[in-house]
Amino acid sequence: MARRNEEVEALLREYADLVAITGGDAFKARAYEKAARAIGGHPADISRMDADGLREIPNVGRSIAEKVVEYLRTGKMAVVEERRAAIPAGVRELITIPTLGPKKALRLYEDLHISSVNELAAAIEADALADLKGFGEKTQENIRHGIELLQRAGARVPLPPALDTAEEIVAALSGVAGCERCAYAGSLRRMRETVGDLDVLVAAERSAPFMEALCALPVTAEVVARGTKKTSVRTAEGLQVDLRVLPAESWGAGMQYFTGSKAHNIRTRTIAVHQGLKLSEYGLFDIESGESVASRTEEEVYARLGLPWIPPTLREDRGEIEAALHGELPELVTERDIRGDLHTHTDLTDGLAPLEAMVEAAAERGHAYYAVTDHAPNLYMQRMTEEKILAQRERLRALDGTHHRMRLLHGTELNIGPDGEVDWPEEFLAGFDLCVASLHSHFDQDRAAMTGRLVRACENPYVNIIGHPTTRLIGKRPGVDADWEEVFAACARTGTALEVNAQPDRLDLCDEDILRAKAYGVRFAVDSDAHSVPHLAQLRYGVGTAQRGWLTRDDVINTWPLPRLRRFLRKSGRR
Ligand code: DGT
Ligand code: CA
Ligand code: CA
Ligand code: ZN
Repeated sequence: MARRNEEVEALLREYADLVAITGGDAFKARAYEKAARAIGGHPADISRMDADGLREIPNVGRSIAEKVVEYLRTGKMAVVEERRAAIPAGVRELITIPTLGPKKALRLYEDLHISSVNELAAAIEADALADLKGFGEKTQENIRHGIELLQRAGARVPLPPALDTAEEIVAALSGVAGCERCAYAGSLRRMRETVGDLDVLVAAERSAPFMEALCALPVTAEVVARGTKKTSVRTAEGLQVDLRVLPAESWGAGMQYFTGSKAHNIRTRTIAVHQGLKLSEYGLFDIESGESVASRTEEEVYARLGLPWIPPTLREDRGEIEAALHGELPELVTERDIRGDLHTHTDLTDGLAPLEAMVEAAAERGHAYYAVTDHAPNLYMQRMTEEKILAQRERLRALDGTHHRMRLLHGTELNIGPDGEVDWPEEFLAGFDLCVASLHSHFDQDRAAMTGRLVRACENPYVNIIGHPTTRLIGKRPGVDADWEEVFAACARTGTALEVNAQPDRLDLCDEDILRAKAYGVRFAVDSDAHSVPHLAQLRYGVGTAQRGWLTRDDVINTWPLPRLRRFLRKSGRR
């Protein structure tokens, strides 16, 4: 999926909303809405299109095409900037409430200065809407229900913006005078695939300067609650940040408590109770004497409970306590262990950067080897041919070893057809160093057909890695239905690795599936599936997910030295 298309889709949608809220004509808002959808779903990357090219996309007229060109050139769309300045971000959030339209949202903002869903909920609670025309009993009930729906859907945030925001806040607060420690905890530290809110901790004697600093940060759009122990703010994107300041001697206990998960903490607290101890965010206390017995570091707290330090990515009560008690915690794979990326694209298909740029950037990242795996012909819109991919192979061989001695592997991302067949005959596949094979169509086959299809792909002697195995898109598309136990068994039997695709909206396989597959002895490849140079850095999300799936270096083929990897890639049955 082309990134620019997505950005422009989001921007045009926002503009449509802003037009509707500010009372612009409904026809115009709809026109932008339709253009947004067309560009988002357009198969070709718009990033290098001019206005004429854009106008060939259905529902994109001259005026919209010009605005898109403006955005592609400057990174901004002036009309959107103008309307944004007039309407707080929270008002746009209001119209995401099912049953609340733009007209009502504007009225709430103009008459009652309500500019967020929380403020609206509070206003209804306080019966502040009673005198507002058009907001009778029934309407209020509908809105209340709409807010519930919205909150149940859970405005969880994907990892990248959560990490960026957390790192920015930690950097800023670390610079405030009196800061002894600062870090983020919560689900982000555990690298959950989405994050409900950020939990930031500071160790310091006085809390006020940090609460003040947080409220004054550029990322802070709204102060939700301010206190001496805890302050909560919200960013313009609607991400809530909870800041807690605690004394330095409680740092370890605080980090342990606020890292969670709740399920993990229930286990640690129970262990404490059995030893006559009480565990809180301030420390581990002797129940009888009330004296603190451990609190300064997490290691100390776990040690006093009779446990080794447990990596945050394991703290989900999925067996880590038992493993820790038996001294059997896995030595988790880290980003430093990754020696190469085995699934990446170039502008020969839907990537944004040319081969040379991708190779250079990968070498700069310190990779020892790197595979280029552009799309195969059956993904028709990519227009791949044998000639094109062979020409790429020649260029790639010429580049091999030229950047920091990084070795290059020539691969392709095959399409697993409806019956498990893949692109190209075996003689041609034999010319690749490795093949990724992925589902790109026919997602709604029934379970038996899908299972057979995936098993057949595994049995292909040239298929080394199943790319983004379930094809789920987090919060948007569920994974395909298959008998995964059977697929995992087939992977283990045939020497086919399963991918942990690091794209933050995929993270596919997910942590729980990884755990199940690992039990079958399956190997994994943690890949960026990069379509541009910046995407190469997304590996960290894949590594986080791999850790949550308990993977060690030995489980992950792209941590292995190249000779071992090459042996794995030579599956049995190959000619
Ligand atoms: P999130 O924000 O929904 O992505 O998930 P978390 O895990 O960050 O949850 P959050 O922000 O509600 O709380 C942060 C951590 O604080 C949580 O993982 C464990 C701890 N915590 C919060 N409330 C409780 C509680 O009632 N009991 C226990 N044992 N721990 C709690
Ligand atoms: Ca949280
Ligand atoms: Ca929280
Ligand atoms: Zn790919």
